[in-house]
Amino acid sequence: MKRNKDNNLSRRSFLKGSAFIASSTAAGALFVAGNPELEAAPNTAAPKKRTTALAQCPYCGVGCGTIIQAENGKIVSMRPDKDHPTNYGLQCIKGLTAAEPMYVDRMEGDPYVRKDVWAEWQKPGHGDIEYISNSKGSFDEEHFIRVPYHDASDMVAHKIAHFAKKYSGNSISLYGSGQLTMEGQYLENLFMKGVLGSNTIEANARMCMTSAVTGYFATLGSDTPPLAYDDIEMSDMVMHFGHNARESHPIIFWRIADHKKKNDIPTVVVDPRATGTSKGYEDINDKNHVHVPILNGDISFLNSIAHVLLKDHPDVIDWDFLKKHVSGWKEYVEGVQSDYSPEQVQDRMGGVNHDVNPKKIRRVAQMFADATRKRLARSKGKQDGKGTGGVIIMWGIGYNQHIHGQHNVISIINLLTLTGNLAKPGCGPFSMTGQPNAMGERFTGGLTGRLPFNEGLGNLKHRKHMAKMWRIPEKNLDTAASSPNPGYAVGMMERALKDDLKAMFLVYATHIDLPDQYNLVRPALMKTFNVVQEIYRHAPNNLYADIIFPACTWGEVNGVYISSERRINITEKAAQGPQGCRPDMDMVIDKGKEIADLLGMDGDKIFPYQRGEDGEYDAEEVFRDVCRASQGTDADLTGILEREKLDGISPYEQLKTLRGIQWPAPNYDSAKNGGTKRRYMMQEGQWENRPYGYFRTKDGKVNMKLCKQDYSQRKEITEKLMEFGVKKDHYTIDNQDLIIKARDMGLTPDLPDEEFRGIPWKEVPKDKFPYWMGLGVVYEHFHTAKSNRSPTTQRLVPEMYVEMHELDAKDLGIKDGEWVRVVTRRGSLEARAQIGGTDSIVKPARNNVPRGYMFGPWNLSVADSADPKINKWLANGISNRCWDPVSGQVDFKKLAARIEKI
Ligand SMILES: Nc1nc2c(c(=O)[nH]1)N[C@H]1C(S)=C(S)[C@@H](COP(=O)(O)OP(=O)(O)OC[C@H]3O[C@@H](n4cnc5c(=O)[nH]c(N)nc54)[C@H](O)[C@@H]3O)O[C@H]1N2
Ligand SMILES: Nc1nc2c(c(=O)[nH]1)N[C@H]1C(S)=C(S)[C@@H](COP(=O)(O)OP(=O)(O)OC[C@H]3O[C@@H](n4cnc5c(=O)[nH]c(N)nc54)[C@H](O)[C@@H]3O)O[C@H]1N2
Ligand code: SF4
Ligand SMILES: [Mo]
Repeated sequence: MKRNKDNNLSRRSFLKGSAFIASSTAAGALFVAGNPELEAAPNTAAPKKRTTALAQCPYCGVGCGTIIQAENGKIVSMRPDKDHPTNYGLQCIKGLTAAEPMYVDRMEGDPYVRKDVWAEWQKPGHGDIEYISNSKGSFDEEHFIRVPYHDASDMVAHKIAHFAKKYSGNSISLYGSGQLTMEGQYLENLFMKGVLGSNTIEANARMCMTSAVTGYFATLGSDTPPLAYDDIEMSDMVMHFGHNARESHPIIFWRIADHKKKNDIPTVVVDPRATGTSKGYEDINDKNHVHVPILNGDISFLNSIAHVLLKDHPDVIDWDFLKKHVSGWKEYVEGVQSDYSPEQVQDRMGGVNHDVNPKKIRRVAQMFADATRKRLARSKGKQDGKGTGGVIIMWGIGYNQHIHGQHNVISIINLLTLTGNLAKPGCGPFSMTGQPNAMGERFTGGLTGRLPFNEGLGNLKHRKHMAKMWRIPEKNLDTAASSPNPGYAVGMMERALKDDLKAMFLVYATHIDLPDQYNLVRPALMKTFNVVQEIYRHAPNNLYADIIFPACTWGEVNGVYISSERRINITEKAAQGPQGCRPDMDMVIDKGKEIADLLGMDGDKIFPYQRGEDGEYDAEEVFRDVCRASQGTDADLTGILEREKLDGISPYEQLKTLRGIQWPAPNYDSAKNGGTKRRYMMQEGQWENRPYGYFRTKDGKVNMKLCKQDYSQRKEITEKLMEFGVKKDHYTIDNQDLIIKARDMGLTPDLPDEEFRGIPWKEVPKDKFPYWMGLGVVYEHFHTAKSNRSPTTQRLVPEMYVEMHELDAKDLGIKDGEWVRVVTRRGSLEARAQIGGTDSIVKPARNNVPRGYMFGPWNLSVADSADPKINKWLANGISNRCWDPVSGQVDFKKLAARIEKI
């Protein structure tokens, strides 16, 4: 059956090299040309029709409220929303300039299909239906033909249905995104698991948040950050682990810094680099700020703090809480007491970049104890005995991204639980989400083994419930549940290399953000039939696409995003997308319907959504569907529907006027009051009749688990980890025992040849990699696509750089501003040397790395050009693919590298 519902099909439209491409073809070009479309937009002479729309910022997981301003149907600028409780009228440079990349290098018109793929499909009987293109690796115009949407979509549907029937649903994969609207994410999961019966659905959240997710599950029984941003201002101390908040979550950094300034709270930054975050707190008050420069030793450090508290500050141990609400605490207490004294930790972990000296550990423990005492003092005389305040531990992706990322997270929750800094306002664990809607991806279960609303695919009862709500046969979810996807995102790529995957959908996420590009990801993408939804003509995904569907983006679609504090924010459509572009959500529905039909189901029944006047599906209808399906779960949103029924206010209107609702919102009152601010403080009683301290684990208690670190076999184990990406036909999914062992001992994926430090770069043997190299984010850029196309942010930080300690640079014979090659066992990249931190002439000169450690931003990976013939800055050309055996997260921050002068 061929579906042909709307036909406003455009003619072939050809987007010639844009300002972005023209300006950046030469590697290292410092000059960024203007944006002609943008400059044309605010023409004061033209009659203006100005409209505004309310949205969550499209960038980081802070989720600032922003007002999109459009003129004559085009998005022209952003205004911070002064009424939004997250940012109160402030935004950072990225949010403020979010209009700039809207129309640069955009695709429009019909989908692009590889010429050879289309030619094969045109043959009698559609030729070889499994045919994939052999012109991959290039996005040159000559390889593509423009084909009307419905014809292109029809071809995709037939090929995918064929693969599903002949091989299995699980031979089809989807790599999705924490930047897509929640409605789109929900339907993608429905499509993959419900229609295809595939368990191979992964997302960029796998590189970002899953250690937090699996850490929360293991301890609290639910992927629920228990706090709200308002807890910041109630806290007596804030610690950051692997979190450069000043660059990555600026508004949250500003809120904490403001609180420090006003109330003089102590702060601790645990990070190998002396980051701008750490320096910012130091500038406010260096007497109560501590920087702990740890590389990989976080678990030992946290266990050691617990050791010191038990010994020297027993008054802050919450024995009552432990006895009533916690299991596993006895083993934890015994373990940290016997093996984690500051001296034992120093002996085991000491050395370069593991500066966990006993004095510093005791100082931080003292600060921690004092802050906890403040909360205890406030609890005196209180009826429920629970004061507010205490310690918040925030962590970022430098903490999740470890092969022991889940153990890292558990170790934070252990320490907070031991001291009762949990389940009270003003204290607790706070994972800062990376992407604007990574929380949506988690909420809708768009990952291997997950279903929506914090439930596992293994849960038969919930499978039955979701099958009913998704209007699909139960057996499809049973099939998905029994389908293996070992190794998550990395495993997905390894399976492609082993011919175990036939097709891949890439939606709003780029392959270049996955590790080991040259030995893993790019060879894998050569082997699968790839369906790409994209907005930019020169996006790296297009290099490997068999077919490209031009998409509408943020500001051009309706939907919701969920921020780090569980706040569901509206993101309204402010302008129509370019001609021929379609919302990602609509494309899920279209392909879902057609493929469901081809597989013998009723597509119209599964996706009963109607198109509105603009020819697009109504996202709010999907949102209502999500709320209905959430009934009775940990993430119940049915209060929003109750309120619609009683007060006649639509769900999106509720989200708009309240400036977001924090999930869950299980009943009318809760929805009306903006949802659930905090968890585990009797809020569960609202809809489940649960007492204080009820956690969603099997025994209803916090499950503590001692996580360990042991470097005694570090060299021999790490040597084996370093074979991935180097040894041929060697896969992580076949070596899980090794990875589990590395996780249990708290190791790194690489280990530098430290004995080759201190000599000029030319004298370092070619097979030696003496330095640590890490890859993270820089303030001015958000990921690798939009801000790279924004003239303002591109001008501020235009080129790839590598932060280097001045003494290491001197040893190597490299001067500030010189171009170097960073080489690992798996590949290399080029970057400008930024030496001596804030003293460097190379922008942005913000952080100081310790000796032996170097750092560069992955944000500028394709800012020179996405074209492989030109591209020299590709960060993941050098990374190691090893992943945490539970969370699937990869460590991008502990690579062994050699530096060469260019
Ligand atoms: N400007 C900007 N902001 C962003 C983004 C962006 O692209 N640009 N992206 C968003 C996304 S998706 C994410 S995930 C976040 C990421 O933002 P952050 O969470 O701040 O992550 P990173 O910069 O990746 O790493 C944070 C820090 O971890 C440190 N680190 C490295 N190894 C270790 C270690 O072993 N232990 C400890 N304790 N620290 C270590 C690094 O030195 C680094 O300073 O930012 C979000 N916000
Ligand atoms: N080396 C290294 N690698 C990392 C990390 C690291 O620290 N170091 N961090 C990891 C982390 S934390 C994350 S979150 C990931 C991020 O990885 P991604 O989220 O995959 O990165 P982006 O660069 O945002 O890629 C988004 C893609 O979607 C396209 N796009 C933009 N808007 C739209 C739209 O509306 N619709 C569609 N269909 N497409 C659109 C963009 O052009 C771009 O190709 O990277 C990970 N990779
Ligand atoms: S990037 Fe993050 S901090 Fe900056 S404006 Fe957007 S949401 Fe706010
Ligand atoms: Mo992220």
